[in-house]
Amino acid sequence: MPRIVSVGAAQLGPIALKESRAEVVERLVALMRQAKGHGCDLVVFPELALTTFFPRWYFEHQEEIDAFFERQMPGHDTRKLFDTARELGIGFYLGYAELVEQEGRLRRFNTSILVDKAGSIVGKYRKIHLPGHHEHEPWRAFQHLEKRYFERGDLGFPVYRAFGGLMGMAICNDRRWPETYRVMGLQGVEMVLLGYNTPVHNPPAPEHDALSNFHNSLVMQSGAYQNGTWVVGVAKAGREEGVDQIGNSIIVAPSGEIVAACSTLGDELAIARCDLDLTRSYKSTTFNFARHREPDQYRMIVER
Ligand code: ING
Repeated sequence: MPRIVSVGAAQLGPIALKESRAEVVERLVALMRQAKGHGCDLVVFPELALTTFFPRWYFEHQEEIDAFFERQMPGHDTRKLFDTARELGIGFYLGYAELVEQEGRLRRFNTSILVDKAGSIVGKYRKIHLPGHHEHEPWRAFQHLEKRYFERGDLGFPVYRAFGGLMGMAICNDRRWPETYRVMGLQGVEMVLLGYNTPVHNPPAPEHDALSNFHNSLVMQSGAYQNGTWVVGVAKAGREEGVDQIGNSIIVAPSGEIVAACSTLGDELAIARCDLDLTRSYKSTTFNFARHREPDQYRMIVER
């Protein structure tokens, strides 16, 4: 019996600064219902999918920043996502800003969760590769203050048994680093889920702007192929508070082929029936890590 996971890449268009959590949740629920109508088992939402991408601004006061964070998950406005998951029998990946008291102090993470068809949280990930800068840099057309607003994730790159296979999570910039996929690949991951907010313009390297979509698919296609895993990458797209963000949400097979893609910059579902057993031929031959990898030759990767 093939292990098919029918996945909906649930791309979001812009979320305005003034848009409430309740209004955003309505958009997410609409995409969940649409996905269910197409027989999806799982929908993948973007990174920080409940609010506008607030690291684009410098905020003086912590309480302004904390307004973008969730203190509970599910909380008052997000409970509807979990209720809908249970009502429809569909799971979801959700990116959000997590504020939690841990070891006696407040911690802030760029977080994603994996929720199953019963509406239970089966996995959590906290973003490890935080791009951008820590201090206000007024020279930039817009800021990218993830290093200021979030701590580095402290959960590693875990892989969870769910939806009939081994599921992993990443967030945005993580997808650009081969180590992200390899650490999960070494745990046998069969599907990596990730959301992103990627401005077209990268202030320190404007010469890369024209290649934003190419780099987006390049890193996910290579991560998929080199680890024999499915990769689902989902954008918060469009012109959000004056900043153009790429769309290009895609579902990538273990072969590295793109099997589904969004073609707009708005709320859009791209769907694929993903056979998890397509990972086998790569994991057992070309990328049979036990047979072909030479880790004693790779020490520089972790020692530098
Ligand atoms: N955004 C961007 C990303 O990695 C970035 C930051 C853009 C890095 C362009 C390099 C080039 O897609 C987030 N949120 O990580």
